[in-house]
Parts: sequence; C-alpha cells; structure tokens
Amino acid sequence: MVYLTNQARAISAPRALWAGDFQPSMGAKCGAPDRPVICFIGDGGFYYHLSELETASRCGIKTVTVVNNNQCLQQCLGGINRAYGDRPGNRDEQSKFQDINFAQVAQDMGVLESVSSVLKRLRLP
Ligand SMILES: Cc1ncc(C[n+]2csc(CCOP(=O)(O)OP(=O)(O)O)c2C)c(N)n1
Repeated sequence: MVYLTNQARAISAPRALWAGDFQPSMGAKCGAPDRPVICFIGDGGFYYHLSELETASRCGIKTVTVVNNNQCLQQCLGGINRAYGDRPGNRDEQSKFQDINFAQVAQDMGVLESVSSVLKRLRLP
C-alpha cells in the first residue's frame, strides 16, 4: 500500500494485473515535467519495455522506477500451473528470470541517478 499526499496522484495504482506501467509513467512525466513521477513495476513487466530506457535517456525523461526484482512472473504462476495441470515439463521455463542488476542496466543506458540525489530532487523526508 502506498499512501499519496499533497498533489501526488496515482494514475495506475488501482490496477492489480498490469505489466505495462513504465511507458505511461514516461508519458505522465512528459505531460507534467515539473512533477515527480514514480513507477512501481515487476521485473517481468519491466522487461516488456526495457528498450524505452533508451528513449528516456535520449529524450531526458526523468522518472523514478522501482522494480520489484523477484526474478519471476509471479502473477502468471496460477495460469501457468493451470495450463500444465498434471502434465510433465519444466514450468519454471515459463516464469523464472535470471538475477539481473537493473541499476547496472540503467547505468549502462545512461539513466541512473543516485538514490540520495533522487530523494533530494523529490524533496521526500
Ligand atoms: C502487455 C502485457 N502483456 C501481458 C500482460 C499479462 N501480465 C499481467 S501481470 C504479468 C507479469 C507480471 O510479472 P512481474 O512484472 O514480474 O510482476 P510480479 O507478478 O512478479 O510481481 C503479465 C505478463 C500484461 N498485463 N500486459
């Protein structure tokens, strides 16, 4: 649960099953460049649109993205297990990821900013 105060607004928080919040966060930032935009997303959802980090870097779109890096498509496990049923096979192939350092990826793509400077910019306590 994230409590929003002041002029903060959640544009996507009520959706429970969604893996595409990264680009909307970039769009929100373009529409309101003076306001902080924070996106919370799973690693699976983030992988769908990882290439947009290049757009963010090239166009100077500065959002904050918090990636829940659980190395898994957790929300899809129910469906995957139902699809496999009692059949044999390695169902982990459908849902597990490697341990990727997203901060390193962001750094390599030119969009990493230190946590302390982000907090300063957002003026969070
Ligand atoms: C474009 C698109 N394709 C597929 C889905 C279906 N979908 C919903 S949640 C999800 C995976 C979520 O996994 P992850 O982002 O790693 O979060 P977790 O469930 O592990 O917290 C997918 C593929 C979707 N929401 N959007």
